[in-house]
Formats: sequence, structure tokens, C-alpha cells
Amino acid sequence: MDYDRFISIERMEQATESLLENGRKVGADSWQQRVKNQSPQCEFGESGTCCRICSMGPCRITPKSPRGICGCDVHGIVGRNYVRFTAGGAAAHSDHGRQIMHTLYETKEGGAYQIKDPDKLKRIADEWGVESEGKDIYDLAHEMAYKGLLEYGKPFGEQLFAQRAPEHTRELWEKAEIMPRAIDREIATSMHMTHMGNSSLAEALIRQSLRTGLCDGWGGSMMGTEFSDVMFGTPKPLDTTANIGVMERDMVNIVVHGHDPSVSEMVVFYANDPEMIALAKSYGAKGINVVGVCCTGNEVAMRQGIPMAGNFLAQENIVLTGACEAVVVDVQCIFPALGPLSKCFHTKFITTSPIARMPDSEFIEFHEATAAANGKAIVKMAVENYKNRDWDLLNIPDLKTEARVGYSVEAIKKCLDGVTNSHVDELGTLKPLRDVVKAGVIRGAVAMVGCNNPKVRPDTAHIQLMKKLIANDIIVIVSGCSAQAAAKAGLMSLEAKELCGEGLKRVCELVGIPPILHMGSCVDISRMMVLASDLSKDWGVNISQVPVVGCAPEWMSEKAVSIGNYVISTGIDTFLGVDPYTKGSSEVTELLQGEQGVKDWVEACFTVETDIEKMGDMMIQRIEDKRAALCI
Ligand code: MSK
Repeated sequence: MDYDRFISIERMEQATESLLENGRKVGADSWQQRVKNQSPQCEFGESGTCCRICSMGPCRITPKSPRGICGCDVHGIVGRNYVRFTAGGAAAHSDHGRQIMHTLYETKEGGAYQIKDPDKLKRIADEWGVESEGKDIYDLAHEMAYKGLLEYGKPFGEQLFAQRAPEHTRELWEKAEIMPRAIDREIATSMHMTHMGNSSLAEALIRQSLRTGLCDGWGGSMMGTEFSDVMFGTPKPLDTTANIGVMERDMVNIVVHGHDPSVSEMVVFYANDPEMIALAKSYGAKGINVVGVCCTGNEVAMRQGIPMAGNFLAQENIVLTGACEAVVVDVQCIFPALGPLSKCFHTKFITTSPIARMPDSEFIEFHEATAAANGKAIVKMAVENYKNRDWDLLNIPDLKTEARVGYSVEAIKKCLDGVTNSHVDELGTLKPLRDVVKAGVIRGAVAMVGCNNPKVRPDTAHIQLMKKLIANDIIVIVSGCSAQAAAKAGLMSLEAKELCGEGLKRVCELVGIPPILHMGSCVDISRMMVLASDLSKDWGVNISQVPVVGCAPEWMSEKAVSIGNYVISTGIDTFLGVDPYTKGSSEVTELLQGEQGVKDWVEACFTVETDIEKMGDMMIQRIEDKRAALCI
């Protein structure tokens, strides 16, 4: 199949329509239909004004009934719902991080999991005050895993990675009383604070939301990212392909989906096993093709070059091709719909984690200690299913792009350093980036993250905003499903420089990078925090002064709320395309979006804007305002 340079939203929608037609032939349900079934959605839920924290309710706030049965007003109800929204997200991200630390604990020489970046492990050991000199690398890994796991429940002190933040940021956190403590403590405190009869003061609830977000972004997520790099390799730029056309007609197609690379790394390993390839050939297939969806897709794309088949709202499309032998899932963002949908086709829906059990799935429980056997069993099940394919249902839309992925902070520094040859630091430096931003060749940066949400025409906001920003010489760093939207459209290829303004185009040519830089999965937004922090230290200004903003135009998950909280707490203004169920309270809205709340505490706040063009203009203006304030 030929590669497409750029793919429009309209072509993607036509492809989706043809896949839905495939589904109709076999009576398949779809999210498009379920959205219709769920409409209109509940106004109380939408505005955050329904409380069902105790069983006296549910209480719903209206002008006629301004307080719940306990007497809580609308600001307390909306604030409590917001804290719980954040806690759910922080728990999911951080438990993913905990799983990674358990995997690190299982590493051993010659074992299923090994240390691929020992230098990074030693650097972090140094940061954490752990002696690495003369130690066996696996002894060090086990010691660090144990220490990292203690970050979840230690009785005293702050998150170790919070030391990475600039002094000024740390002072703001201290002053606002939001310095993140043990991860499990912040999540438990959020649940305790919002239990019936505890906090109903909006300000206190929003402070706890920020603190809980910080324990995720500068705690659990950061550990997830950093120690995944230690075990699976720190991403470096590499080429891959994207969009639904990465499914192969004559091969066994295995889709990995979810978030935890511990599972997908084993699947990729056994898909390359000569014994499994021979088995696939014995069934008439040409080989085994692993492709990724959602953040597991990002994880294996940036380390192994595995093609990215699609993002959150494309997950059903993969099964609808009729070419999917198995969807292998770990945790988070998995539609329960995949169970019944897979039954309409020959697809095996394989769940692997006790955290994500679903009806109509085959459960192969994945353990770090038995990872090799589990990985092999999964691949074998997929291969043996090839013979059950119904060739009359096969429909792989002809859409495929090229993408360059894998821009970790280390990789960005190396790329820049390669151009200037400054070699100030053996790990590279952000000085060239600072200089081109200062000179105005690049006006600034937008960190674009987050999901798809049926409330927004899928991928449109991501793609439209990215095109507008790069045309205005603003570089875009991306992660999660936003990254996959860019890749699917062709915006992550080197060719995308043609869509840039003159300044950014020159930088892309000189450095050899695409204008949209892939930084990984949703836990990898912690990489963006490290990048912003390093840039601010290097520049000698506060993070809030750097011409950078955050943006989640199509977000949907609790994790995105947790992310939003830590991004603004880090000093980065953040633009949301979907309201986080807070519009029912003027007080909570003012705290999160006005001048008197979080803006005052951490020098950044949210802007909620559903008009995408307007949002793009506002982000460009905010970047220009920051430049003007710095007199650059
Ligand atoms: S997978 S949290 S839909 S980005 Fe990380 Fe995509 Fe959002 Fe899940």
C-alpha cells in the first residue's frame, strides 16, 4: 500500500463509514449509535450539580432547591465532584506507575525484563541519593524499585521527583500548601475530604485537586515514564506508520491497546519469535503484524517502531476491519464494547489485568514473574485464530501515513545539540531551543494532549489546531491520543514542514524534525513537565513566563483532569475543549479559570473554549503576551 502524505478528516470519516457498514452486516453495535441512544445527556451531571456521595440523595441543585439534604451548596457539590474526578485519574496513572515499579523489581540478567538504559537508572539513583558506584545494575534496579514503591505510602516528606521543579515553582507549591506527599495519601485524602460531612469549601477542595494532580504528574506518572525508559529504552527518533491501513491483509494482526508497556513489550517480542512466525505461516499467513491503539500504541511505537492503528475513538474500527485476530488489552481507555463487538467477528478479545476485567473476553492473567509464558500464550492464541477469519468481511481502508516518533527530553536535547555542536553537556542542551524562541524564529510551544470525545468531531480539534499553530511558527509537542491524531493525518512526518510558517520550517529543516514532536503516552506528559522545568532553569525565568501553553481539546478521561491539575500547577496555562463538569458553580469556575484562584496560587489557570478557531487564536495570543512580557 502506498503512503499518503496527508490524510484529511473527511477521508478518515469516509473510511469509518465503510467500516460501520461492515459492522451493520453482522449486527455490530457502535459508539456512534450509543451516543444517539444516550442523547440528550443529563444537565445536572453535565454541570456537576448532582451529588450522590451519601444515600440521602441523589440531590440535584436547582434555583428552587439550592442546597442538598445535608445543606451543602452548589459550590461544595461541584468542588467535591471535581476532587473525585481528579483522584480517579491520579489513581489510574499512578497505579500504572506502581505496576512499572513492580516490573522493575522483577528485572534480571537474561530475564524477560532487563535494564536497557543503565545510565538513566544511575542518574535517577543519584537524584534520589542512592549510591550506585560499584553496584550490580540489577541490585541497583531492585533497590530503586523498592524506594520508588515507598513513594506511594511513605508517612512523611514530599515526592522525590518534586525536587526537579525549579525553586520558584517549589516555593509556590509550599505557599499554596499543595506540595505533593505520598501518592496513596493524596488520593485517600481526596476521598476522605469528599466523604459526607467533610469539606464543602470550594477553595479547599480545589487546593486538594491540585495537590492530587501533582502527586500524579511529579510522582506516579513520572515514575511510570522514567522507569519504563530504564527497562525498555529511552525513546529516540524513529520512523513508523499510522492510520487504519497499517493492518495487513495477509498477516496475523495483533492489536495491543491500553497503557502498560510491560504486556505489549512481551507481545512484540513473541510476535518476532521464529517459532510463532513459522506457526503463522503454517496457517497460511505471511507473518505476524503487531499494531497499537491508544497509549500502549504510543509506547511500542516510540521504542520499537510498531505502527499506530488508531486512537481512542478508532478502537472499534480496528475490529470492524474483519482483519483483527486479537485485541490484547492491559489497562485503561478500553471500551467494554470490544467484548460484544469481537463476538460479531472472529476476533479474540484478550484481557490481561485483574484491574480491567470485561465480559466476553478471554482472560490471560499477566504477571511480571511469568511474563514470557503469558506473552507467548497470547501470541499463539492470536495466530491460531487466523484460520477463523471470514474473508468476505475483510475491509482494510487504504489509509496509511509515515510518522517520526520518539522525542523524549533526552532525544530533543540530542537533536538540538547535534545542530549547534555546543556539547556543553554530554546529554545535550536546550540552549538552541531557548535561542530560537528568544529570537522569534519559533514563537513558542503548545503541549497538546488528551483523548477523543464524541462531544467533539473526532480528531478535528487536534488536527485543526495543530495546523493553525505550526502555520504561526509555534512548535507542538504531543502525547496520548492527540499524538496519534497527528500521526494519522500525516502531521508527524518530516514533510509536514511544508505546512509551517517560515521560521518553524527553517528549524525543522535544520534540525531534521517534524513540527509536531511525539513525546509518548499519557503518563509521558511528565516528560513535558521536565522539559518546561529544564527550559525555565536554563533561561533563568519562571515556567509561567516561558511562551508555552497546554491544550486538551478533545479530552474525556479522569486522567486528563488529573493531568490538567498538574500542568497548571506547574505554571502552564491550559486550554480545554470540554468543560470538566464545573460550570454549575460560579465559585469553582472562578477558582479554576479566573484571576483569584489557581492563577494567584500557581501563576496559571484553565480556559474552557469549545470554539476551536477561537481557542487557537487565544493560545497564539497568550504566547504572544508572554513574549511581550519578556520583551522578546
Ligand atoms: S489513551 S487517557 S484516551 S489520551 Fe492514554 Fe488516549 Fe486519553 Fe486514554
